[in-house]
Amino acid sequence: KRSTQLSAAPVDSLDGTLNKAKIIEGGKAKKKNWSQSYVKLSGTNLVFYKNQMAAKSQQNSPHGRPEFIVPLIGAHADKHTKDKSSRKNVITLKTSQGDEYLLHHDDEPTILKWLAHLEVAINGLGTV
Ligand code: I3S
Repeated sequence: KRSTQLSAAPVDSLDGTLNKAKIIEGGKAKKKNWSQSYVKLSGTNLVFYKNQMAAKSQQNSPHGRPEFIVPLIGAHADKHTKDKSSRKNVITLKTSQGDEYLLHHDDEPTILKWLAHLEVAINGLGTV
């Protein structure tokens, strides 16, 4: 008999290189400063690393060496960023702590994939 168990990866897991800029911190506007990170969507967190090497799990640090972690509980992601950046293919991520990040990738399908996965992760967090 064939097994009915699905072996697909969780729909909200995703990783890759993105450009990021934190534009609001605790409700206060910040000078925009784009830089590249290796980013990993991991359960209820979006984890930023300097590069892919830093994301390798090690003894005593199963999540590698993150630069910083953005909790997704109560966050909002969307693609209305025309007033926030002249770049194409940018999405915005607002956290419940009043921080706001821009995420950018040269490739449109890639950034739309990030948006879709972030929305699934955010909405799957049981906002009851
Ligand atoms: O929102 P802004 O100020 O037009 O964002 C631009 C600046 O961050 C700029 O840096 P300087 O202020 O040091 O020139 C960056 O080089 C640009 O990339 C920023 O605009 P975009 O449209 O790329 O987000």
